[in-house]
Amino acid sequence: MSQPRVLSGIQPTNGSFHLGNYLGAVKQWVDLQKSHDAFYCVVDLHALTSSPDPKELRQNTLTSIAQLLALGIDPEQSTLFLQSQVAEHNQLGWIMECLTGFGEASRMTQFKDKSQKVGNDRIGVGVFTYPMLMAADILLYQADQVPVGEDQRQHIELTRDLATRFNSQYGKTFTIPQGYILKEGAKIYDLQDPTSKMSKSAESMSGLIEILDTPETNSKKIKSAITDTGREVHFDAAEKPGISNLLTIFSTLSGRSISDIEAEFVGKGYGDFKGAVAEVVVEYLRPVRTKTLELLDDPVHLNAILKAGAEKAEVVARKTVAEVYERIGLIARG
Ligand code: AQP
Repeated sequence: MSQPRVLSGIQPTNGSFHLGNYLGAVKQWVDLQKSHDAFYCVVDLHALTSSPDPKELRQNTLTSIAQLLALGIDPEQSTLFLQSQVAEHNQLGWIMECLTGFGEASRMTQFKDKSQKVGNDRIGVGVFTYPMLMAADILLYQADQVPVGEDQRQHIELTRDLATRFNSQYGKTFTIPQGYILKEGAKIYDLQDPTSKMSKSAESMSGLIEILDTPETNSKKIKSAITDTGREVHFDAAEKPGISNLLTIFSTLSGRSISDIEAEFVGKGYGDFKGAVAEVVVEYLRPVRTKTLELLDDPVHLNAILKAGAEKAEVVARKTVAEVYERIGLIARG
């Protein structure tokens, strides 16, 4: 029997992924590639919504691929590719836009948050339509599951609605995908503001752990994380969001249970605890940083992986688009 299929993507919008990207998504990508037919892409078209500098975008895209490999994505097990190298994403993206209601798209909270921050006159239309391109990214591959962080739940719901709508209007064409969102790690919070998600667009970078940052910087950021009143290392997301966030990070990276970690720190203060979290994070990320830098020294190898990935992805994407064109009445090129 064939394996169930997973698809997910990540934006190359920063010089480095952050710990939220890893624990919310990429860590699951690595696990799932062993038991699933996995398609993972760097969604560089999505990155255009923030108008990046061309040179930086190119560099960040290669750095993203190198990081995914260093974090454990195996191009023999997974199809790893760039979204912009498979033209069918745009073709299906437009069809998804035509299927979406304006009100429906206006309800996406990520768009509402971002447009509130920069104002309606300055926000790009691409930020508004990006969930429809994301729906196309997923549906093109007939994915059964989509491993993402909690912040993407609403976009997965929209994708499911669009697939269901298309299927009922034109006949069964798309697999209805499910979000694969873990309980632990699905939302990692900012170290300085533990009620907001860790995000590269935060006002200050001091609460953000970047995978490629130096061990010294990351250790310092963790030791300066905002904690809560009291002294007890105990998980309580409502009363102790800072300590709970650090406990989640410690537990997911070390594989130890939260209760086991709590027991270790009974009678000890927050200082000892933060020192231990810093050590776990730094030692986990140290080899990833080294490996990423090594891989970046060989762009020919990275480009060969991308070429092979795009060729494999294209076969599946073309088949879906051909079927969609047929269903909606577009005439295939003779
Ligand atoms: N804080 C987070 N906790 C858990 N998962 C997270 N993800 C992002 N932040 C967290 C998950 O990471 C994957 C890739 O997300 P992306 O491509 O949207 O990456 P990004 O744009 O760099 O992420 P940010 O920092 O969240 O950017 P902003 O805030 O600017 O949009 C996704 O699966 C996401 O859920």
